[in-house]
Amino acid sequence: MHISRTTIAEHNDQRMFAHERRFNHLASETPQALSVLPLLEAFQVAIPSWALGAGGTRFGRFGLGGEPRNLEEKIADVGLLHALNRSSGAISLHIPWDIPEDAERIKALATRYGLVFDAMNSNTFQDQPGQPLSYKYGSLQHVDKAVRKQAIDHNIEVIRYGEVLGSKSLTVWLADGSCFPGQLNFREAFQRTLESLHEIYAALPADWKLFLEYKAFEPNFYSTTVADWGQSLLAVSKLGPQAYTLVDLGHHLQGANIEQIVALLLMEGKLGGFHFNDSKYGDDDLTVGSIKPYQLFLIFCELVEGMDARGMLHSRDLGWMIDASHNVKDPLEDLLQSVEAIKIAYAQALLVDRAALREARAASDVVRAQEVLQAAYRTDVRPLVAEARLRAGGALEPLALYRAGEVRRRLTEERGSGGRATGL
Ligand code: AOS
Ligand code: ZN
Ligand code: ZN
Ligand code: ZN
Repeated sequence: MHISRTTIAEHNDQRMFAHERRFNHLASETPQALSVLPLLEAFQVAIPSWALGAGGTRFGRFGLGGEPRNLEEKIADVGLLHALNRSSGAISLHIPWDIPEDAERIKALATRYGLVFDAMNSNTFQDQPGQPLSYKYGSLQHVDKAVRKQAIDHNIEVIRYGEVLGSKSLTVWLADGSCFPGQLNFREAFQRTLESLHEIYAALPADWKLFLEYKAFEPNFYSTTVADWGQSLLAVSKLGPQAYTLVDLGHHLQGANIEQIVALLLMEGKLGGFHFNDSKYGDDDLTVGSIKPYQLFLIFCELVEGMDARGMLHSRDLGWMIDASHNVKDPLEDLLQSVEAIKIAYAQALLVDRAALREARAASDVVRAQEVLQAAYRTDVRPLVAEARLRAGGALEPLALYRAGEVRRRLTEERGSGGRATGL
C-alpha cells in the first residue's frame, strides 16, 4: 500500500490556488517567513515503532484494522507518513519488539522509503518469554548482580542491532524504582544503576550517543530511580560526553516548567533528545499539541534560542522523536497531527523577533516581552508549514489525502483486523 507521487501532485494541484493565496498573504505580512522555509524543510521527527498500532491502557485495548503485524509493515507505515508530510523520515525501534532478523534487508527496505533509523530503545521493563531472570524488582538497579548483568547485556545487544541498521543512539528508559517506602535504599539503587550504565556506556561506538530518559512515576508509584531531569543530568554527567538527558514531555510532575528545564539542559550541553507527546495529567501520551500548544511553543522558543547560542544545527544535533500511544484514534492520523503540531510550534518559534525580545528584557519591559512572544504564537503559520512540505515533495494537506485515499480501509483489506505486532 503506498501513495504515489502522481496522487500527491493531483491533490496539490487541486489546492494550489487557495494555498498560494494564503501563503503569499503570510509572506507579505511576515517577511522573515521565507527565510525559515529551509529549516522547516530539513526538520525530521522520528516515529516510534510502538505507536503504529492501538496502544490501550491497563483496562483494555481496542484494536483497529490494518495494524502492522511485523517490522516490515511498521516501516511501510512510517514510509507512508513520510511520503505524505516529508517530515517523518526516521523510525525509532524497540528491542525485542522489533528484532531485525535480517538487518541488511530491513535497512534496504527503510532506504527505499527514504527512512533512517533513529534511537534504538531497550526494554528492561517487561519479562520476555524464556528470560532467565525477572525484572520485577528492577533491572539496572537490581540488588542481584546477575539481573543487572542480564539487563546490561540486553542493552549492549540493542546497540549491536542498531549498529547494523545505521542508528547512532540508544535510549534507555528505566521503569526501575520502588512501590513502597522501605523497599529500596535510594542511594544504593542509584549507584547500582550508574554502575550498570557505565558498562553500557563503555560498549557505545565512538559516534553514538546514549540518551537517559527520566520519569516521575509509573509503573512504580513510590520512587523512580531516575525520576527527574536533575537525576538524569547527574547520571549522564558522570557517564561522560556521549551521554545525554532525554526529555519526554509527559514525564514531569504537574506544573513543571519544561521550557526552563530544556534551557538549562541545553546550556550544559546535555540535552540529547525529545519524546514529544501531550498530557493533561501524567504520561498520557496524547497527540502533540492537543492539550498545551502554548507550552509546546515556549519549549521550541528555548530550543531554537539555546541551540543557536551553542551553534547547533536544529535538524541534526538533537534526537527529535515522538512517543505516543493511541486508544481511540487511527494511529497514522494521530501521528500526522503530531508531526504537524511540532512543525507549527517550531515555525512559530523561528518567527519570534529575538532582537525585540532582548530589548524588552534589557528594559525589564514585561508586557512588551510577552507581546513579542505572543505575536509569533498567534501567527497562523499553517500555510508556511504547508509550503515547506510542498517544496519537499509532500502533500499540502496530508490528513485530507490520507482520508481521501481510504488508507485505513486499504490497510485493513491487506492485513486484516486480527492482530498486531507486539508493542505497548
Ligand atoms: C515510558 O514511559 C517511556 O516514555 C518510554 O520512552 C517509552 O514509552 C517506551 O520505551 C516504549 O516502550
Ligand atoms: Zn518516552
Ligand atoms: Zn512515557
Ligand atoms: Zn509518554
